[in-house]
Amino acid sequence: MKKHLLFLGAPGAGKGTQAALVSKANSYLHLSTGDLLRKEIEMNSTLGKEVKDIMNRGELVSDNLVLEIVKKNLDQDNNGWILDGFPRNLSQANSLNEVLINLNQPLEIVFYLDIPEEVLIKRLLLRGRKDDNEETIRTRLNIYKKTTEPLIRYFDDLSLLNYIDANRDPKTISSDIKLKMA
Ligand code: B4P
Repeated sequence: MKKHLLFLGAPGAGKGTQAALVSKANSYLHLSTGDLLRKEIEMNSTLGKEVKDIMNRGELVSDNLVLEIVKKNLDQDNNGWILDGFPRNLSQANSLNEVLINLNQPLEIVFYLDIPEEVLIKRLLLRGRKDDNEETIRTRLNIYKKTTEPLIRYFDDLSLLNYIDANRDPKTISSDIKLKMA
């Protein structure tokens, strides 16, 4: 059974939804950089104040800030972990590689949640989070295409990529992921 997982996909592809299911079923650490950053905003911490406007515009938070959060959390004892929403660009992917070499916990599988753009937009508008309005969604999708999509090739070249059709109901997707983790 794979213990070190990563979920990759456009905003709204369902990374958070699927990562939460796998985490619950296996008691793995669920490390969502988006959730961790939103918590900082809720607490009104110095970091939260720094990232609030950036996130509300749908832009990416600086690599250094995100990397600090990831390192702090991956260091904890765990049965396994799931990275959700990190890395989001090649620089973050290289930093992750160094962190994992130091921890001696290599990444075992990457699930790429693939979904048509019109479905994403509908899902995000329905969710209605603060950064789920049409303008911000457009910014997030443009950034995703430019900076995050190249990671599909990056992980495919490392023979870690597993394609998941994310335009199905959450339970079916989850069963598919479970089979591929075995
Ligand atoms: P994230 O929190 O990562 O959020 P996301 O990509 O928008 O959503 P996700 O793919 O997890 O979709 P979800 O399961 O919720 O990012 C938010 C912001 O944080 C970024 O814009 C950026 O500013 C910042 N950030 C985060 N990580 C960063 C990093 N590494 N570097 C820099 N900045 C970073 O699903 C979406 C909706 O669809 C939900 O309502 C869900 O219920 C629904 N849904 C899910 N699966 C479904 C299914 N199968 N069928 C129907 N509906 C489904």
